Amino acid sequence: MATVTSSTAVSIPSFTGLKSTVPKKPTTAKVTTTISAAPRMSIKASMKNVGAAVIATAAAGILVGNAMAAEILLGSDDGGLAFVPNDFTVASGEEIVFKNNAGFPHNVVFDEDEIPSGVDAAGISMNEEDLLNAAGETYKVTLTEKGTYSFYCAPHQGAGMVGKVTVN
Ligand SMILES: [Cu+2]
Repeated sequence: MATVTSSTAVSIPSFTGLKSTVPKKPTTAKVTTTISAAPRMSIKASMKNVGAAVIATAAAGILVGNAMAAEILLGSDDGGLAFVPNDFTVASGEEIVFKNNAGFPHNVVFDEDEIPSGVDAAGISMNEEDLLNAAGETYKVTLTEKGTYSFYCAPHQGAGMVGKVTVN
């Protein structure tokens, strides 16, 4: 009698212990399965939701970073007087961020003779006299009219600091 009781008492907790680590145990009591599976599923479900939310946020961040802005450096890393890159393409409505990098002061002036007709050069350009003097300063512009635009840096146009952007 004593032997039977103790073996029963031992076997129940050992099954329960197994179940919590090994989910696929086919021959255990149905009642135990229902009780232990319910809380486990709800935890899994809530973790899944959190994971999905985090992934969605990250994806949105990537989209904003890649699709909504083009970054053009003013001055190459070795101090060269150039736009880097100096010939690029953006989508209509995509923001272009010109960022002071080296060899400044620089600015960004669109050539009124080399932009799509109907676009106001002054409206998309910096003033010829305005300059970006410090590293990291930016000039942002968004072009919506499709076509090819030429631009230059007023202080360094003679040194070849010119660029071209195609909007499509
Ligand atoms: Cu310049």
